[in-house]
Amino acid sequence: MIYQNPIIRGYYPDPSVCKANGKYYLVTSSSHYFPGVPLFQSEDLINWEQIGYCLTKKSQLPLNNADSSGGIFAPTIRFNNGRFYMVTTNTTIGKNFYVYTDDIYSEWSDPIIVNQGGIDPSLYFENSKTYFMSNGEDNHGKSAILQCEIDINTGEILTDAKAIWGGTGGRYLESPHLYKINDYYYLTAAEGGTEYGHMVTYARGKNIYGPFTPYDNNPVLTNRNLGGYIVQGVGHAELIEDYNGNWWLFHLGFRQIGRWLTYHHLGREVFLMPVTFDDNGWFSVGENGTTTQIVETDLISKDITQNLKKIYSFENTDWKKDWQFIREFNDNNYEFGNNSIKIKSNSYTLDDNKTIPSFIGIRQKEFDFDLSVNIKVYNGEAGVTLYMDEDHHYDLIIEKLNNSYNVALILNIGDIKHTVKQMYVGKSDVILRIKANALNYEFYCDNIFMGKAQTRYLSKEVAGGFTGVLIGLFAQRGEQFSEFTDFLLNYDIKQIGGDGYYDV
Ligand code: 6LW
Repeated sequence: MIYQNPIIRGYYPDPSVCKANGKYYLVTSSSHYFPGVPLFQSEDLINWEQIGYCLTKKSQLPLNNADSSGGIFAPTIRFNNGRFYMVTTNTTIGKNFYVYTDDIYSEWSDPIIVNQGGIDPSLYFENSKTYFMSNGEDNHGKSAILQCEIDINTGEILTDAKAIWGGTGGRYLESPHLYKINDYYYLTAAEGGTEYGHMVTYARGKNIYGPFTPYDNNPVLTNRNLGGYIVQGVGHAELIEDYNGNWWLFHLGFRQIGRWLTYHHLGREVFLMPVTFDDNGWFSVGENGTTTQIVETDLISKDITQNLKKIYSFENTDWKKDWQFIREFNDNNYEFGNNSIKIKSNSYTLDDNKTIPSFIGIRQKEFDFDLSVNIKVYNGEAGVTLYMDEDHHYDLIIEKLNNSYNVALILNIGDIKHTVKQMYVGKSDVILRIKANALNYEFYCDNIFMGKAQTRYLSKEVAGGFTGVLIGLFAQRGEQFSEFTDFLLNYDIKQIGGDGYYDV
């Protein structure tokens, strides 16, 4: 069968996967968005359905004053003795913690703190012992993966942390995971940083605390040498054996906006490549240690087809799964309908950092889309935004000013706030529309062209951080509800050439 990477599209970084109950479960990081840690399930590794979030209560996910791209970093999900565990870092409180559940379709526990530092924590279970690892430094201040034993019932650290591997010398050694395969312990990691130099490395050893011998051909996966290729930044991987005994590597990557345009605004997404073990027990990835957008494999039945969802509406999305809030969900500010939502403005605006604007967003999953939404404003302003962070967002708004109504396109790029066009409309409700491709967004009000803006100025390369663009609905100023109806988002999923290059 043939599938197209990424297999989970849009800002879903740092994937971790486990298998249980005949299914596969996957989690990703979620930064300062609420709820936290999106949770997916699949039966075929290719098609994934979001079943909720791991962190759905403020007691699990305090994001007060979290910076954009702060909050929740990389998670790990594991299944042991009938219980699911998800361990991660809340960088806003500077703590590693885990939650657990015995029913993955219901709520997870309150957080259990593990007082070991670093980020990208992972868990490994063996012989009724639990091992906790994260990135850090050895006794000489050199980057290393640190591992200790913990009491999984309390999070108490039972042994001193030991530096078990220092990687292969790449910067930013992170994302450790440990696996026991036949007679060896395999330790995977990310190096190079989560940008264009990203890579996956690994080593193996006979003892759980090492020594670990690095794979001769590290990095086992990287696209850093593929100039001009759409898929870049691959790294932060999770190795898994499927129910048919085949091995796979889930990992993050991103799609740059053009062959020679090294910008990405959709965020880091979930990619999948097949893994092969040689006769000596060393594994390699794909054809040549790179991630391709098109993957042809006989390891998955040709009866399975990849179903990439193209149309999103209020009616075919789930408020509790597909949509997220900035830092917190204040239920006084939202009224949900089947084909509508009312959003009440508060004193915060999209330009504020560390606050809780009245905003609900869904990830932009493809370069090319056509969006329309009907907005009725009663006071203040409301609109649709392409939101990267408080300093990088494009807003198409309708505002009530002195009993008249205007529509405006406002671009926020770093220190620049620019009104491209402001138009008197003389009514309180309009149909706002955005058309997008890899390079540009075009904005319309009732089919009147309001202007365009380049995607690159919402990219991670310009804005920094760890997120991706969310298509957001918001209300601000005015302290009153605005009404959004008939949200219709149509994606055009480009079929790229066999060489995987992407011409806009
Ligand atoms: C994640 C870490 C990383 O925890 O980014 O740059 C962090 N590398 O692996 C947030 O996604």
